This record gives sequence, C-alpha cells and structure tokens, in this order.
Amino acid sequence: MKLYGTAQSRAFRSLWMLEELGIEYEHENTGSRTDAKTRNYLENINPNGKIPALVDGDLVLWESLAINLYLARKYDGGLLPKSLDDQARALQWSFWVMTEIEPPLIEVLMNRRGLSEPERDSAKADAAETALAPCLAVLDGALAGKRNLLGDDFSVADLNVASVLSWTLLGGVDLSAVPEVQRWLGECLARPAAARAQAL
Ligand SMILES: N[C@@H](CCC(=O)N[C@@H](CS)C(=O)NCC(=O)O)C(=O)O
Repeated sequence: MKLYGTAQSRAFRSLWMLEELGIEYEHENTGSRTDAKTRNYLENINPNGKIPALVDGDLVLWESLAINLYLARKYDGGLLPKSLDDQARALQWSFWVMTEIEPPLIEVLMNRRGLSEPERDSAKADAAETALAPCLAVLDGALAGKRNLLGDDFSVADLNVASVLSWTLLGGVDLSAVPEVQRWLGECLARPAAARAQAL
C-alpha cells in the first residue's frame, strides 16, 4: 500500500488515518506543484494532478476523505461505526465538511497565510470566517453532550471532520463561540496518530 502526498497538504488527512490503523504502508512524499503533475502520476495515479492518492493492490483511489472511508472499512481499526445508521452519519459529516466548511476555510487560509503578502485580502478572510460561523455552530450543537460526533467512540467521522478543521488553527479562526468544537478538535488533534502524521 502506498500513499502519495506530503503531510503539509490534504494528504495529512489520509496519513493520519493510516497511522490510526497501524498498518504498514509506504509514504511517497509527493508535492503538489511538480511531482503530482508528471506524466506518470497523471496517467497512473491521479488524473487530477492532486494529492493525496492511495494505491492498494489494484485499487488506485483519490479524494482524501474517500480514501479514509475506504481504509476504515477495509482495515478494522475500530474507526468504522458499527451500525448502518452511524456509517451513514459518517458519510453525511464527510460530505458536509468538504462542501460546507472547506471552501470558506480555504478562503480564510489563503488570505491569511497561503497567498503572498501583497495578494492577501484581510476583508475576504474576515468575510469567509463570518460565513463559517453558522456551520461551526451546527457542529457545536452536534457535539453537545457527546465526547465525539457519533457518541463516545472516536470514528472516521471525527477524523474526517477534524482533519479538515485543523486548518482553523493555521488560519487563526476564532473558535471561542463554539466551545464544544474547540474541546473536541483539541482532543482529536492530540491523538498520537495525528501527531505522527503531522511530523511525517
Ligand atoms: N478534494 C481533494 C483536493 C486535493 C487537493 O486539492 N490537493 C492539493 C494539495 S492540498 C493539490 O494537490 N493541489 C495541486 C493543484 O491544485 O494543482 C482531496 O481532498 O483529496
């Protein structure tokens, strides 16, 4: 099994999952700008020219959170919820974080850190942070009275949502209005597997 993508990218999400599962894998430290644009990578790994990508036997898979859902299902590390209802909720939260949270969060991150200083627009970053607030409030409500998203146990739902939300720390998003999110995100990112993935 091989995972393509540097940990300083969305590949962190899948590296975190692999580290949680404790399975053997090869890490190809592919960067997004050049390595993911080679003819070989485009033809054989990911035609989108993006990272991460996973090769597991005959399966070549891209999209970070899809990779994680696959890994949780294939390798029993206890991260796939047991019931069909909770598996559906894991899908729901994964699609939600990609569609509702990631776009405004990228806007914050790019305009506070990613772009060169002259290109950054603090008004755009602030507007995107404002747009995030109702979504974060939804997450805060879902976490109230629960240790994790689907109950007591940490699952792929938590990993997928927290790995995207880890960018709130990089982007300086104020989480003080959503204390449950702050608590839960801190606990998720303090897991040894997350720290190992970050250090890769
Ligand atoms: N939705 C994809 C996005 C992948 C993605 O955009 N990865 C970035 C690195 S964080 C990339 O490879 N960018 C290269 C490019 O856009 O040319 C996923 O979550 O896997």
